[in-house]
Amino acid sequence: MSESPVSMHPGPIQPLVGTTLREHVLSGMQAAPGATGEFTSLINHLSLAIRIINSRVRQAGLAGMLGYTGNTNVQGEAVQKLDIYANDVLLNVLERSGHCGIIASEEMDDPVFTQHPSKYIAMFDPLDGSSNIDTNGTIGTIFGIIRRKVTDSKPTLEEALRPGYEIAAAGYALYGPATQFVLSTGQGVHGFTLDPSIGEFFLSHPNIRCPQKGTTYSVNGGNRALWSEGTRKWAEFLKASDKASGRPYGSRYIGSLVADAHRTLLKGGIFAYPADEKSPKGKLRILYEANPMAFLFEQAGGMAIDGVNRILDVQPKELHERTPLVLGSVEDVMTFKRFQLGQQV
Ligand code: P6P
Repeated sequence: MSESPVSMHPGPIQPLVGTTLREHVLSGMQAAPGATGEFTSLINHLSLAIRIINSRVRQAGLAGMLGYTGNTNVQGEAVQKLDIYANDVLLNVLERSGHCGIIASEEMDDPVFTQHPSKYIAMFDPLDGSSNIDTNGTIGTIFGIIRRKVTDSKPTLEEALRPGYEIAAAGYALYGPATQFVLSTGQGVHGFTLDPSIGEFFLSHPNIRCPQKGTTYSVNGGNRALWSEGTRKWAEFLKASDKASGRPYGSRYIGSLVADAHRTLLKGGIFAYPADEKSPKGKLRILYEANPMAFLFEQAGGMAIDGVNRILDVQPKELHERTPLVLGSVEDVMTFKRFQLGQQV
């Protein structure tokens, strides 16, 4: 008589299937006091929206989705077809989730106030780096989630104007050679990679830590003539040769925040979009670009400032308010700050 398969098993069951995004978030939330499952459901809805956007991004060239709509957004930027598609997918999926009382987007002049007595505020840049779409460059989606202080009152714009230290969760999707989802719910930063054959995100980068110091800097050198003296001196310092301090740093700049930030998060170094004469308040937006990225970098042991002050402490006054943004390794960001303050480096 043949042995039953179970009695023949050699020992503990070895993991055959990785941890999915859903399992990871659920395990984290189970530890959260008073967890109701709504937060987990919201993250899973975000994952669904990102997988839908990913599918369209991957076929954009064939589906006639490249190119511009001919319109400009509230930022005055030419809007690509995929920006609008990504915005509409996120809006549709998040509204349907019933968890978001307020939904704000780079592509919408005003927030959408849903009819649900919902717990959360979602804000996002639906397709960051869209100027790279037509050249098949890496682009992404950036989002931040904040808990509403009251859930049974009519949502207001003022509710969305919250400092980044109140963020409950933030993350980004990266539509690159692989599709990745990087997320923090306040318990560290974790990266997931999409298996397109089954449409599931699997944990691939547990507990991402930003190195204390890096070897690259990421800034648009074409703006050099517009920079402050401190920023110019900082860039010259990094380009000077000094073996002991690991200089010169390598220069890396894709022109897509998600791609430049992701590299800096994993490898260390510094990303800067500083204030300049053309953009005295910087180019990037506080609520749905700078704050989510700053939250992630701090959760990973990195640092995020506006050149001098901590990004997460900034009190936004307008929905689409801009800020200078400097992200990266603590030592490298502190060097940038010293140059801004005219201190000895
Ligand atoms: P520049 C993309 O348009 C974006 O909003 C960010 O993703 C990116 O970091 C920045 O602008 C690039 O701006 O002026 O260097 O092209």
